[in-house]
Amino acid sequence: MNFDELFSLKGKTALVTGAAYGIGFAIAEALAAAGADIAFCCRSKEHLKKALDGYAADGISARGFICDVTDEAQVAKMLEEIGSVDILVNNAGIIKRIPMTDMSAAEFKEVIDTDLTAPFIVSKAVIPGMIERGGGKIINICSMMSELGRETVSAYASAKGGLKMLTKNIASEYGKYNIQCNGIGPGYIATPQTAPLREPLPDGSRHPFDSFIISKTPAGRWGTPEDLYGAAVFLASKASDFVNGQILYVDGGILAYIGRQPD
Ligand code: NAP
Ligand code: GCO
Repeated sequence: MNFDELFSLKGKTALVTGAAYGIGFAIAEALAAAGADIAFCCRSKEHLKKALDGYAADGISARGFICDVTDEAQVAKMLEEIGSVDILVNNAGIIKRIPMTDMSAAEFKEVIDTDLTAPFIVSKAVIPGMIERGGGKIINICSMMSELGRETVSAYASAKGGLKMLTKNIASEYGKYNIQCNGIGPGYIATPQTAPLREPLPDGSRHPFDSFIISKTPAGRWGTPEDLYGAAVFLASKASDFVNGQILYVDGGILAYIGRQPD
């Protein structure tokens, strides 16, 4: 057994959607460190430029594209420019924290379009090429909300629960072509998406949600994007060739824990 070969991504092209910063950026760093060539996309030109500078500072020559993954035509154009994709990470995502009865159907749909329909759009576009080349890896970035609900995140939880099932369905439908489709379910990770939940209150005290998450997490802390390095490389590499349709929760133990008893 050659350990390096098991995890090596040399000669592979990885597309990470929404990898200008946050979790996507860290996953792209990890895949690059394992040898993959990186392509990524985001919507904003400013984010794209900053990200390219960030990758260059890491010594990674990533190819960056402006592409809104909810738009099939933009996705097709980007994929034409990239060429073949061996590893797809459906990471781009948004959240809207609005009580369900105050949320408009348009707001609900925008979250579903980004967090569920876009992974469908990008996956269906890369799968035929993967079949032609004898296989591929698809990693969908799921969530605690693939399993749990909470106030204000009805659209997000619906999308991430759906993404878990899209993952299992891609595995079921295309596993025979040596395509492995798995999910990573990050716990609460410190990124711009969760920044409003960690902002200190005007009196300088800790945001109640911040304290709540720390008490709910056996690890006793928020995760960092770097906590996802290992799971991403595993699910992108040969090491996971017989793992299909699974969601690997990287959550510091949240889903295993009933919660702290009252003092
Ligand atoms: P983030 O900090 O908000 O970053 C989101 C990234 O996606 C940015 O690069 C953004 O760039 C891009 N993006 C958003 N919509 C896009 C679209 N339609 N097309 C292309 N790119 C798009 O989010 P994050 O916290 O890193 O989260 C990344 C993924 O992990 C999301 O799917 C999120 O739901 C999931 N997740 C996050 C956490 C957490 O605690 N942070 C936990 C579990 C799961 P532009 O704005 O330039 O497009
Ligand atoms: C929220 C958060 C979460 C996280 C993450 C948890 O408001 O509850 O934003 O949904 O981002 O997806 O895994």
